[in-house]
Amino acid sequence: MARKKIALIGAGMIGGTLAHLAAKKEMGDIVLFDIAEGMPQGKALDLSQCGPIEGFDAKITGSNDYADIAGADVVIVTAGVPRKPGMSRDDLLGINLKVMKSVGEGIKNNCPDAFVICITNPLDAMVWALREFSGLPHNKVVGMAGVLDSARFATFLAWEFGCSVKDVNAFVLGGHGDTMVPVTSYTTINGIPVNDYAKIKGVSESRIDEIVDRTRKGGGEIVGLLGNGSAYYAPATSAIAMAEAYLGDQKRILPCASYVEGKYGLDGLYVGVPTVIGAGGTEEVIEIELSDEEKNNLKVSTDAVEELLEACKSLDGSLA
Ligand code: A3D
Repeated sequence: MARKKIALIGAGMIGGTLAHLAAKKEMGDIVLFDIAEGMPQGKALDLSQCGPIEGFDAKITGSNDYADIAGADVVIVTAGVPRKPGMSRDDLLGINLKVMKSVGEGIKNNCPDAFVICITNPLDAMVWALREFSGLPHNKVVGMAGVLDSARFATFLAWEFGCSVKDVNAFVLGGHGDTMVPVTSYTTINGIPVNDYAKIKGVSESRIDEIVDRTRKGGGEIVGLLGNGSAYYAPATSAIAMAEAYLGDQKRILPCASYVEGKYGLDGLYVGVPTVIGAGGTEEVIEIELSDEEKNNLKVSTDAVEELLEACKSLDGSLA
């Protein structure tokens, strides 16, 4: 069987980390694509030289030519610019929307059968726009956010309880941003509902609320500490888990920014929901029972996503 091909569009901090992880796991041959000349080629060369030491066998190439992503099985998109001081959310939206247009066309023309995972922010709007521009089926284009947000929630809970992160199954829904919805009712410590476990361990409700709040602001906390740039290790690890679920037809249920039509009372937008990922891409969106408060929180979150989509449509008439 031919080796799988993984195309990484954007060879920056997350792109480079994705390449390293994918190579270590021998997921396939890797193409690092970027508009910056020399940089993806340099990273590819550097990463290739890890092979003899780590013992992985993967061909890693850098490119500035979309033709080199031809036939990719998986495409992970991190292309774009981060928000800089003084830049409004709309400024960022405008710039990254244009990036999604060129990336979408590159995918459509070179690897229309790929499973595409978008990471570029603002996530829920960019994955929607990328799908529109690429014209791929909705089940083959997905956004990465919930796996990361849930991992942040799980990490903070494990620290609080002094338990292993392996035993925490945390759950975050909604858009990627301050309005995301960490769902405590579906969060367990090895099957024990988190609120029950908090009582056992003498952890107050307000402490759990603080952890929920820290999760919501988890990206910003890292931006503040780094001083330049945003998180990249855990975002890359999260997208790799999604790619592995697709390539291995694992049928994992992962919180992803998936296209929702009908479920959760939503119609035609991408937002974080539990999703089955297998060989068919995003095979099913799972609709879970939510409390009234969780429903309200999800509504606030999806309203924020809708607003971004309207902004995209007014910035690019072809999306209207
Ligand atoms: P960075 O290191 O700046 O890499 C972005 C790369 O995109 C750079 O190398 C650019 O040269 C390249 N690029 C810009 N325009 C284009 C284009 N038109 N075509 C191809 N490449 C282009 O950023 P990063 O890797 O740290 O982050 C990438 C994106 O992920 C940003 O938008 C972040 O905001 C986002 N991000 C999302 C999450 C989520 O959880 C959703 C988490 C962390 C970062």
